[in-house]
Amino acid sequence: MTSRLPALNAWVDEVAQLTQPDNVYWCSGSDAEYSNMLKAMQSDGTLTELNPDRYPNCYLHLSDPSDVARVEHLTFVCTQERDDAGPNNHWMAPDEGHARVDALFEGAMKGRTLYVIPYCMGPVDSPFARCGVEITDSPYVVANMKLMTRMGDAALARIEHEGSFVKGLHSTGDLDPEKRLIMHFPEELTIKSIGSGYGGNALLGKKCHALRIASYQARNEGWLAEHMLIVGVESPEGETHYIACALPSACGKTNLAMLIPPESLPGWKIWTLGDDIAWLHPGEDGRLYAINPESGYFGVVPGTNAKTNKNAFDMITHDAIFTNVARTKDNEPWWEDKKSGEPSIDWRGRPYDPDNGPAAHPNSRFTVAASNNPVYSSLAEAPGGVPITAIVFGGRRKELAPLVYQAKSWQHGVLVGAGVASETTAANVGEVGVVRRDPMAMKPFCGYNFADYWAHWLSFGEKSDRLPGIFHVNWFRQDDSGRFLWPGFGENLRVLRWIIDRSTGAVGANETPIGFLPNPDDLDTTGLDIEPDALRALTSIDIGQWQVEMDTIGDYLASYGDRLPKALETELAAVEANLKDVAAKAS
Ligand code: OXD
Ligand code: MN
Repeated sequence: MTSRLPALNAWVDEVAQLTQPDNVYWCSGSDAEYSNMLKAMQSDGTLTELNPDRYPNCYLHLSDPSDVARVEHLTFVCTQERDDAGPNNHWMAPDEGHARVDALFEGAMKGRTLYVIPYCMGPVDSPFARCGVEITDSPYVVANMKLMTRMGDAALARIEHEGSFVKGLHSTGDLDPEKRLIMHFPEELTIKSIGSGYGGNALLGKKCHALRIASYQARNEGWLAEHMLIVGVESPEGETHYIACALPSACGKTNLAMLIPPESLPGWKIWTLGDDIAWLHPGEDGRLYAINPESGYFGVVPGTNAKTNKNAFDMITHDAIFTNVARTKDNEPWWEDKKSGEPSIDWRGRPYDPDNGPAAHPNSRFTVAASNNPVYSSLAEAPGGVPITAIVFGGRRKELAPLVYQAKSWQHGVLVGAGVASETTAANVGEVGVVRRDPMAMKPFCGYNFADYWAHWLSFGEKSDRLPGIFHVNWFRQDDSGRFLWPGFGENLRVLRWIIDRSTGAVGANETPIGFLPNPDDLDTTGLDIEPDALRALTSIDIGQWQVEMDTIGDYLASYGDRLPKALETELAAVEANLKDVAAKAS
């Protein structure tokens, strides 16, 4: 097969010449094709069927042990000008980038099939959707792309009609970490990734296209591509507000997106639109409208149980691909904190031995279609998206950051987002638990200079006075003995309610230099077992610690040099002056 688009056929030919596959296969996206991919992987031993009675249509893939997470140190943004990629990205000149990566692609698909995957990020009939074509030699990628994106014939028809698409070339190569590169060429709308089969490195529609390339497209076209879940919160009166929330990788976005309201808050309902990525477009009414470009989830497995996230726990009992979990002796998937069963074989295929570490890899994942989710919102398919009431930033911070606070304005909210910091997690190769700046939870994903990105964010405030309020949350505050102060999970609905009430003007707040905090009584704590001291700690700030934090944020922002928008410096100076005033009054 070929397409009706000469540019696409020519690119497939050019790639086939370089990589020399045995066959070329154009994906249609059919269910039969999906099962053929699963069969092919079962025959070559890269996929195992799990217990078909307890986990129907569920499969397990074990990665090469060196290939279990994103690799930020091997991820590059290749722009003509180094400063356009910014200090937030690893940079290589495009010519050098192509030369380095093409050398690795030479003959890489010998003995393999080259799969052509046309895909559409966003509902196929949405003006906000953007298309791409991924070429890969991995049936695992084809199967995962089927669950995660709208791929195949319908996407190809749109691509042929539009005549343009993002080019994504992927090969697992020989999985040698020394020959692994994840390259982005935003000016050419091109991605080249070799040497890894891991989700964020290999499912190119996700981080590479829908965040790095799309963030670049979004700046040129006047919208935002963000690392945000989208959730609908329906009140007992039937009113639904949509919230977009940016949290760093492996900080609970999937759990928040499909939260189960606690029994003590009857009548509340949650609807999931997306769990990882939001594309936000200004509407004619001045509000922001969000679509989720994906149509499936690639979620972290460990910690998922009937208590933390029953929706997710149920959703992954059928039609799922598991990657790097352990197995029980009955061939059921197993992971830490599953709260049932015992591991028998670990994620590396060895008999389980606690001396070898966790049975499931801490970044083990499930892939499922969004339709598996019992609370999937039908509006996730709406071409025009949903109006956003509030934008929420957050990080994983043991100390300092209160449970929730609201920025004083859009411009101040951009500073709050730019100042986000979080402890690192297993979603990226490297040390875990180290606090690092992760502005807007986009540190690994912004495809251009953060200074220009913040200027782009600020520009929305100049065009509309109907933008969502901006908030910051921290579910991860601990006391001196390392105990979490806030129960999290379903109880986070109490915080979402305060956010909605602030956005509609229904509740007051305690104004502090860093923003508006809830008065302890403003949070509905009916049925919640929390000590008054913990609630007080969660809803107050330490002025001295925040002075140090603002200094650190100031130093970080200054590292962006002259390109840093002046408005951000002004916002920072205002917060610093307020902190100083309060400190002076207290002394
Ligand atoms: C993810 C990530 O997989 O952020 O979503 O790493
Ligand atoms: Mn993510």
